[in-house]
Amino acid sequence: MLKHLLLVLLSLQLLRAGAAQTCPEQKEAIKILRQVQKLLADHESSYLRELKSLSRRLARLGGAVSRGDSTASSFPENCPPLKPPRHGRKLGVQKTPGHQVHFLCDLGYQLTGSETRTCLENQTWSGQAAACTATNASSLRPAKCSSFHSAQQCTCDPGFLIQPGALCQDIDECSLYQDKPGSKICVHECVNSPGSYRCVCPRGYVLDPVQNSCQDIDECVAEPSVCTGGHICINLFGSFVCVHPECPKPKANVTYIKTSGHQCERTPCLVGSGSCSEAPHSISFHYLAVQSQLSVPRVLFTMTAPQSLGDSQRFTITKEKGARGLQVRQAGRHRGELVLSRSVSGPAELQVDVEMAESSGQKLLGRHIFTVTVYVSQYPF
Ligand SMILES: [Ca+2]
Repeated sequence: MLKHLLLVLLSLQLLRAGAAQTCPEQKEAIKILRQVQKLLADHESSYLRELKSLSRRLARLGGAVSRGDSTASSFPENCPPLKPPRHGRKLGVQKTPGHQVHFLCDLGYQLTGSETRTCLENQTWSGQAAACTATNASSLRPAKCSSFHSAQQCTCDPGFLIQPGALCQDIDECSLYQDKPGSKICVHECVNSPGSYRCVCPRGYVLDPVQNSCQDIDECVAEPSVCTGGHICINLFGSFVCVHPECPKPKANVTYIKTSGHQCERTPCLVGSGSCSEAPHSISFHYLAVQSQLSVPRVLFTMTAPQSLGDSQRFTITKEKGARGLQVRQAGRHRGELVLSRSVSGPAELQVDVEMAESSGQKLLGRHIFTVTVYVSQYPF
């Protein structure tokens, strides 16, 4: 509204100035004023529509309340969520009646269906589902021909094949190579174009034109940070995650304090408190990003004691969540390794708690917990 008011003021200013100006400038000022009038009219009708919709919904809510209808709490009624089209984007998140969402397609794709859809009073969307289809640019063009001694010779530009009738047919490299196993020319998606083709990467990646591969974008280097409220940014392949490791809540006489963003230490135990001295000394949090379908076996993480007190350390998995394929193995007296033993298809999140028990002879000196979260990306790159 403020924007429109400013526009009106600006146009009035222009009109005032226009009074003393030349004819073309006056015409320009009148044109701007008309545009502003149209904007205001659009705004007014949209405002009235929303007001009417709100009043109808209030009336419905009033009726439902007086009937004692418990479903009235579902006010306001929303339209079902709409997904962005494949190879495109959706702008707008509101799903209440009167609101609109818009659809855009990536480069090389054309929108079919409705570009704009409005959430209607009956909680359905206006228009047709939006879809993005590859632009079918002209694949046939005339050949370059020359005559010599009444013999005609025709040639085509690179990327085209000569056809009868002095025509050049585009070679569809994507269907020729990309769709066949063992001859992929793009790591993700191939888009054919007249005389050539290009590789397209999914969101979260940028195309490396030299290698024709998709490189992950490190969102965590952005300023200001993409994570707020003291959360730590972890860059993943194709995305990122904001984490906030929490120490265990105080229980009986065991309390932990955070000694760094990724580490909790147990506070000293009271004399004679057996349960406290048996609790882990430290808990550290580790976040690993891996690609989908990694070749296995693969060492993901190595664990060593912060300061080795005892003769040996023993490593065991004490807790796991969706972590099939993660194993721990001893890699020396003071070292343990977390190994991925089974290839995992992403997107997936695996979590394990690995306990490291330090002992001297038969005596247990202390326990440390490594909480490891493995984020498996959607793609193998
Ligand atoms: Ca990333």
